[in-house]
Amino acid sequence: MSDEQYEELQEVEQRPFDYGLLKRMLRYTIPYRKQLALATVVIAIGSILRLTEPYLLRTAIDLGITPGNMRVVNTVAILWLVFQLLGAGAEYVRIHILNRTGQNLLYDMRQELFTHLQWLSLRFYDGRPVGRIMARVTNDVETINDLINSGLVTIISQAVSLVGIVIILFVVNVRLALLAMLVVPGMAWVVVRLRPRMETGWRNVRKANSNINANLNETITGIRVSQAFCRENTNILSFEKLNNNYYDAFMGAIRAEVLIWPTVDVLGTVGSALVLWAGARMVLNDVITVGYVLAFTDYLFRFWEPISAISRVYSRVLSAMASAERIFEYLDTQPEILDAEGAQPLPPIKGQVTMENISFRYKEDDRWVLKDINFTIQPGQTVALVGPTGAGKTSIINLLMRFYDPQQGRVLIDGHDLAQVQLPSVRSQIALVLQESFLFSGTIADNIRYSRLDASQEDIERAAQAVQADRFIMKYADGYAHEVGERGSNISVGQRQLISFARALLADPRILILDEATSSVDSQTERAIQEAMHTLLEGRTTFIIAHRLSTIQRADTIFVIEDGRIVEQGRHEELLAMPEGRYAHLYQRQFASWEIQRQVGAAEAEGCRDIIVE
Ligand code: DCP
Ligand code: MG
Repeated sequence: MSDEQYEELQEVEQRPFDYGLLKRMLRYTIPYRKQLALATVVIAIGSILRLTEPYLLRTAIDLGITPGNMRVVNTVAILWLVFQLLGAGAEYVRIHILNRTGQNLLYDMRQELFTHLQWLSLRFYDGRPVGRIMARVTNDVETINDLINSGLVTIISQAVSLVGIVIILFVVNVRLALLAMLVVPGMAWVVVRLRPRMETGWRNVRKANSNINANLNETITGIRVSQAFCRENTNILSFEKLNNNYYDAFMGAIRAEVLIWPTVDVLGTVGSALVLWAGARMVLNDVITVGYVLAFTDYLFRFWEPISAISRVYSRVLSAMASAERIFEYLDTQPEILDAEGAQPLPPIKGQVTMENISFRYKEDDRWVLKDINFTIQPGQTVALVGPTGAGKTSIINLLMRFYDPQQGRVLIDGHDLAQVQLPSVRSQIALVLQESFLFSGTIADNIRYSRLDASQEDIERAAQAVQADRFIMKYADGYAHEVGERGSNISVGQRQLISFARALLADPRILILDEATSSVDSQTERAIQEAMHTLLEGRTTFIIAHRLSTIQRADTIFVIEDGRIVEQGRHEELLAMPEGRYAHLYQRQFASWEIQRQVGAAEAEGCRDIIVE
């Protein structure tokens, strides 16, 4: 991927402030409003308690230490201790409540999002990177929690502090307060100008980092291909570029950051120095006591903190808005395939399948993928779909499974329109074996049981025996309890296919759909698969997207699909007999040569290679 492509994959990190979005986010807090109200009170109490510290200090100095009154000092010490303990208690309650509420909120949101994703139609998943969908369920949800958790604390505690401090400053001494405010414009400049620059800098760092991750993901997943084509050096160079970008982004962020804190320090020191100087003169003139001046400078130091903290929170609010918008975009996407009003369950079927004037395309303004498809298949028949790649074979299957609805025409099973019956009642009577058998992490038994959760161990073993999968399963010491790994990576492609067959057989469907694997397996597995298919097909209506000549020859009907149309149909011999027929052509070009290859492969395996070569 080029840099530009990485850039394109970036999602917006911040949004302009949007009141509607905020309201919708806050709706998730409604179930927890009591806890949040309690947290707010506790946070405010904590802030107020902290504000008493400088005042206690001035009391100890002016009324205790200076006049030499030990009783005042003792009282202040005890009060100090009590307030600190109360503050710690408030902190304890706050952490407890907010974390629990935050986790509950996260739980709700994650669960809602996952549930929604499970039901979304395939069209939604077409062309959406998996990584991005995952990021929404994890990172974006986390961002919102972060806002509610630490953002809320900052806003409440700092707002209370800010208001409290300003009032105290002016109550203590108006002239000193006005003097201190002289440096406020400077601080405002830091907050309004420098801070955003620093934040942009850190945002660039995060982008550079996610580019590195994306590159790592791609290169490591594809390492086999990279090494096979000697792309190591090219990969190293492009990684170096990303690595450099990260370095530059980081140093850029630091350049902004390194300006901020010294400036804040200098301004703060200037303010305090002014106040100390003026305060000292007032002390000498007996206008004010030493304790007040010390308390005043203490308050002043605390004054800068909320200003910068609140600006920090604001940028967090904007990030959370971007996250919320992404999450809501998913939640607002409705599943396309929904049960019609008053849909009834499909009764147990015999397996007659009809397609009536079907025209279909994946996207509204794309070209038609299927054009005027018509056929009826009687129960128990086997149909082989053949045709060039991209012809529309899988698309026919997609309509039969009702993964998509056609724009025109109807799909009928036993005379019931698919669009008018309940979706689960249709899919539960059809079994699908994909071209790339997909196994889930877990044991072999778990994977076979996937199609019927209430199946017993005997049922599972019977299914595996019927498709001859037990032969390789029994070779494992742990047999059916053998772990297949993520996507079944611990076992071979052919073995994965046999397990998918067992899975389909266990479901005992009336209609079976097989997307045959093109990859050739060894001749022994090939034979096992052939026999397995024979068992599988018996008494069921079967659609096979076929690549093996043997499968095709055995089919009751062959549909030759080209460019979205059924251009020929009939039995193998009938179609071959048609002069200039598409099937005859296809047969000459593909299957005949494949068949020879297969026989050569089988012969090689049996050690008679020389004979063939002769
Ligand atoms: N198509 C699409 N969007 C999808 C899937 C497919 O636009 N989500 C397009 C690509 C093809 C056409 O539809 O041009 C037909 O695709 P099929 O998957 O139905 O093609 P086949 O199954 O016949 O091809 P193959 O033998 O390669 O599997
Ligand atoms: Mg296909």
